[in-house]
Parts: sequence; structure tokens; C-alpha cells
Amino acid sequence: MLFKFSRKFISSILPANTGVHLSRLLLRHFCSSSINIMEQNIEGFKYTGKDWKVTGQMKAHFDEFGYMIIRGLLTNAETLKLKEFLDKDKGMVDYKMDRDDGEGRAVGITVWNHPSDDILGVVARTERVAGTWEKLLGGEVYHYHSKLIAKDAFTGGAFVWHQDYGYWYNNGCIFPNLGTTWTAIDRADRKNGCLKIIPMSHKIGRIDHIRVGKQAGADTARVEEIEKVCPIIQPELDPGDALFFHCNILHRSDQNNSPNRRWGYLCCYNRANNTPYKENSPHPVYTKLDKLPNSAIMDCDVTDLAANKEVAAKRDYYIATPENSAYLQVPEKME
Ligand SMILES: O=C(O)CCC(=O)C(=O)O
Repeated sequence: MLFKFSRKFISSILPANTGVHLSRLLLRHFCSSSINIMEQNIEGFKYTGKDWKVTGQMKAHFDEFGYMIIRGLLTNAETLKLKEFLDKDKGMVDYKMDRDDGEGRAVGITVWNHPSDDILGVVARTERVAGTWEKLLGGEVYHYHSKLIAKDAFTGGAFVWHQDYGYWYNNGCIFPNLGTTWTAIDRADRKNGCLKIIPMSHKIGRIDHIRVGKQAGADTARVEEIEKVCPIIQPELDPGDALFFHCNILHRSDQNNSPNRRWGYLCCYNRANNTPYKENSPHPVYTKLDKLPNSAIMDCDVTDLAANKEVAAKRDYYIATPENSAYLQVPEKME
């Protein structure tokens, strides 16, 4: 309609065919007007410390592109503290699942459902992470689960294109009102398999997930078409940098063929009013999240989980088996 009208109008004032070209341009302008209004911020925003707040610009960027990068979300001291804690956290090894990437490699995944009082749980409960999600998702959120994704040097496996909501839909979350903060523990770059994302893919809606190799991934034929119209970005992150992304953003990552480990700490949130309706859902129903001030990370004094069994137990690890989890085995046909 718009195309026809503009062609007619423009052809009436310009030589033959010019109208067709111009009206196409006009149409393209209208379709992508939001992109023109707002430039995609690939460099990322900066964590501002004490006066941190989600600005209107950040929220508009997230709504438009489905993600935002926050540089230095964790300070150097906080990142070091988190890294040192993780390196000796036995739970990360004892409850690790090796997820086969179907290309001869595996990725280590450790998942837990509740944030405890150790530094991992504290980070997940801070205003700068959980509070940011409340602003991005527009209301109260709760912790849906957290995980460590460990891609070790030379051996770390790949993830195929997927939307998290491709899985979480099956868990019984009715709305795609969920999101993840992916925080780099080590530098994540192209050499060691950093995330690739497709900005704006959250606007496509949920794509059917099917068996792709040995993983559940978004329908490959459709992803190929999406890639033609929505350019992929591959944000490289330094330790402490974070990527906040919507649960319908298409993302993947390559194998780690480098000598550098690539560990990422992921905290996932669900809107409080989007509690899963399925009884045997793998991740929790609404559980009030006790948020903490941003200073709590440096104040956290739980350093040894072996000596603090109660803190460890509160995490409530998610233990997947091939029978119960798409992490380990994907049915021929997804539900
Ligand atoms: O960390 C990665 O490489 C990908 C993780 C991921 O896509 C996920 O856990 O959904």
C-alpha cells in the first residue's frame, strides 16, 4: 500500500522508473526507521559504579536489538575474586555435565537453581544484575537458574544456533519474559569461541527447535534465511564485561581451538508473573529474590564451600540425565 502510493506519487513528478527505485528506498527507510533513530551500540555501555542505573538509552537499545553489552560490569577486583572462588569451587566439577557438541567435542555445563550466599549467588542477586533485569523486563524478576559454561583450551565444544526460549517454552514459561546475563570470567574472543548473536532476532518470535547434530537448535533452514537479513555480531568480552540478552535472541558459539580457556558465568531471570505452569519443570517456580546492594560482592566472605555445606546445599544443583534433559540428549523430534 505504502509502496504503491509512493510509487504513484513519485512517478508523477519524476522520470519513468525513478519512482520505483525511490519508493523502494522510502519503504526501506520506513521499515528500518527504528534503526535510523537508534544506532546499534556494539562497543557497549560502561558500568558506572555507585550511580549505576539503566538509562532510557540502554532500555531502548535492549528493546530494539534484544541485547546490551555492559563493559566492566564487574570491576577487576570483583572479577578476580569471582575467578579465584570458581577455580576452587568443587561443585563446578562435581555437578558438571559434558554436553556433546556433535562435532567430537564437549562443553562443560554446571547448572544450579538458586543463588546462595557465596560470591556466585551474590553476583546474581545484586542490583546491577538482577535490578537491571527488572528494568529491562519491566517488573519484578526472580532467579531462574545460573550456570558455568566451561570451554577449556583446545577442547571446548560448540553451541548451535538457538534461542533460550526454544527450551524454556517447553519448561512451561508462557511469555518470553526471560533473559540472561553472560559475564566473562576469562577473555572471550573469536579464537576461543565467544558468543555470536543475531541482533533483533528477539523480534522474530520463537522459532521451532529441532535436533541439530546432537543438540537442540533453532530450525537451520530458517536461521539461514534470518542470517541473510539480520547481520551477526560477535562481541568480544574482557573478564568482567557482560552481555545481557533477551531469551529469544538467536545465539551460538564455536569450538575453542585456542590455548586460552573461555569460561562464562550465566545468570538467567524470569519475570515473577511468568512462573512455569508445568509441575516437573527443571527450573524453579517463582521464588522471591532477595536483592543485594552492589557493594555485596566485595563484602562477601564465603570463601570456602567445603567448610560451608549449608551455603552449598542452597544452590540446588540441576542434575540432568539423558532421560530428563535436552542438555544431554535431544529427542528425534522436539515437543
Ligand atoms: O557460552 C556459550 O558459549 C553458549 C551458552 C549458551 O548458549 C546457553 O547456555 O544457552
